[in-house]
Amino acid sequence: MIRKTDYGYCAEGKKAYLHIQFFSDSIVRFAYTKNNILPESTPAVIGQSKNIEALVDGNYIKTQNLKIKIDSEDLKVSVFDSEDNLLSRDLSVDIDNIKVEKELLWEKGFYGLGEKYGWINKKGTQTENYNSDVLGAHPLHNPTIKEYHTSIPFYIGLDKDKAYGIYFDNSYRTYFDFGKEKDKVVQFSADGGHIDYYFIYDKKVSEIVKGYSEITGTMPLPRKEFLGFQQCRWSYMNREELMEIAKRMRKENIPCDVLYLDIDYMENYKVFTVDSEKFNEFKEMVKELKEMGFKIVVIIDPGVKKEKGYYVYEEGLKNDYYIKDSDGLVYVGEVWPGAAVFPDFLRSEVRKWWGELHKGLLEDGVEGIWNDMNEPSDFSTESKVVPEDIVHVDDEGRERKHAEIHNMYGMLEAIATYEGLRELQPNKRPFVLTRGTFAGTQRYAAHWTGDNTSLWEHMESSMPMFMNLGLSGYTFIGSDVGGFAEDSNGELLARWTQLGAFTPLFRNHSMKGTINQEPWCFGEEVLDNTRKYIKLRYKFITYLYNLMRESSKEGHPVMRPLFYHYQGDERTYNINDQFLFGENIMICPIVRPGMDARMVYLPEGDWYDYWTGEKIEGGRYIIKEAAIDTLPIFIKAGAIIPQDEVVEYIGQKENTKLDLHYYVGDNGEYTLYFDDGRTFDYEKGIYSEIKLNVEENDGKITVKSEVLKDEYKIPELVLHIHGIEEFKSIDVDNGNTPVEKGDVISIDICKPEFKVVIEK
Ligand code: MIG
Repeated sequence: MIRKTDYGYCAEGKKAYLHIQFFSDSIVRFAYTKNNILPESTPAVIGQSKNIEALVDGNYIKTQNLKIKIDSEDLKVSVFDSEDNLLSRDLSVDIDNIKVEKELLWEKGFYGLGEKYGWINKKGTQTENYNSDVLGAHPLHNPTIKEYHTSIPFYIGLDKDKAYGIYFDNSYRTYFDFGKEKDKVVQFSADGGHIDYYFIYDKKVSEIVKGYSEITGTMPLPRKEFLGFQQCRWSYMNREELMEIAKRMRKENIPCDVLYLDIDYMENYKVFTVDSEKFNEFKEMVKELKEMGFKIVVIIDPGVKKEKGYYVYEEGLKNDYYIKDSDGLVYVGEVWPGAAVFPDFLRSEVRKWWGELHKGLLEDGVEGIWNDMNEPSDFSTESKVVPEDIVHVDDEGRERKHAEIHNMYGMLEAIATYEGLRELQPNKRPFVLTRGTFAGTQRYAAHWTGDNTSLWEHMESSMPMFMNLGLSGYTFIGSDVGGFAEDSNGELLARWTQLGAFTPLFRNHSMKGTINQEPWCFGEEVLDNTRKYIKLRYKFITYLYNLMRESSKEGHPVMRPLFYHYQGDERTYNINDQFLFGENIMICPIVRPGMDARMVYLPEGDWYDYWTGEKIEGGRYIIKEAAIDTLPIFIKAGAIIPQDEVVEYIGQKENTKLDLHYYVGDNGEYTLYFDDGRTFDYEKGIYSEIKLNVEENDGKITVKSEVLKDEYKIPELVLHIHGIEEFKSIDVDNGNTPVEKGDVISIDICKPEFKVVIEK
């Protein structure tokens, strides 16, 4: 009853068909339909199914890594690994109600689902996906709210020696339950569309995330400058105010790369206009800021003001580009400009038009676009988003209800923006920041977690949110540092800046009507503390950029839960307030007022305190003192960590020298990547890569290096060696030199120079 088809396999049950496609030996798609046609995927999916040699044997279909049993009547599936261990078993498949129930078997934790408040482990909870303007609809973000700005219908089931991911490729409102309603039952369902999901199996959770990225894509390598500190506010109201902020940053010696213009830069909130009274000689201002090292990002909302004579509105109307109500009339909602219409980003023609509208802003020197309100938010409805019965029209001319498109609307706008910028500036990596996202949006835009509040609780809950976003394929993420709504305060800002310094998107942002919260707003001590951590961020730019490179290739997030690398340690499954920043750095922020110490869980192995250099044995909890100017940071023994010279903005100086720090321990392996940080030349192979191996054995250090690629200039490298009691000698690419502490040795490894410093 399982037959081969041109796309894969098909099983015919009593009432339905189950279409099966393999994306690897461990990734399989299960799609159910009532007819004999493979359903269409959402735009989230870019992976291609592969012609895997599967063996059909009665009710079984086997690959190298999976054995799948299909119930011939109701098409329930059970999945086993190659050793016959049960990985997943359906209890019911309800095609009419688009609902699957699976047995909760061995999973100790459930993770993923993008941006959700609450603890990291979702076992025992329920949630839903429906993109929402959260603060528009609720007084405050909190864990009882299920709908956030993001819909990523992907979750991971975890145990020590196995894990799987399920990506439910459905853009309607979706529901997930991890053993809450019924003990021992995991359920997922949708309001429309098909049961169409991908099962991704591996022993290692990191491989699940990689597998998910093979289906939905990875983040493109971002412009390095956007890894710098970013300052925003709703709003810097005019040219004078913005220039003040810029000058003050430099005066106070606070590194900063990006400044934002929120909605008030526009003329009456009309997108693609600039208020020339408040921002006179806009282009010249942007140029002046650029000379000071600042990149300007402006906000663009999807709501287009309904106003006769306004060129954007008129063009869209003339070309029939807006979504309509069920009577076929252009839908008019309400957002910042008052009555507003919404582009139908589902159509490529509309996306192209929208992309081209950015031309003027780019000509003015604007360097990035911030897409807000794209759930899409609508003040005129009770739900605060556009109603479900609104109609879109796709490229084939088919009408599609907003209920289906809603969760993807923000992503479709981000595609329009990203592709528009690429088209207009083909050899410059676009920077797009979006609030509304769907699975796969990582391919186009960075994401911030919307309108948090200046509360310690919100800083704390940003961490599990980041880790779950990371597990859901999202790497370029951050939240409003200092908190958006309500007044921030000095201590909160200081601590939040410490955390923000280790989030890929590092942006301080606050709401209209609240007190200002730029680093200098709370006195000298807070200024010193925030400056210290913004500067620290700039020391880690190369390290972070290397992680971004890794993520762009393999999907591994920058911010990782501890179990990403310590899956065998169950204690890590519920750690919410510590995270790994790449494999070898652990960040343990202070998230309570008045605290000057905290408990830290050090996973097995040796760790170094970043500040004191002290070596600490892991596999246990420790208490770490952390006065207001201290963020606890631990480095894994064996790590090689680059540290940059601190600059006012990225690219201010040419990097001629790079310090590398080796913390003695095993696995001293690191691959350094260099390119121009701005263009797509790296896609043509214009980059360099050096692989370093450093080992220590009884006082003897061995350094090995391999230049994997040498097409972009490599700075002078200086390797500092930490944490060794007694030095005897050093072996570099097979030459042996006796050394003592304090020695500096030059080694001929790569151009222009490689030096080793034995730290005292
Ligand atoms: O209705 O543009 O999340 O970052 O400052 C609020 C004004 C609209 C919401 C965004 C926030 C931004 C604000 N926007």
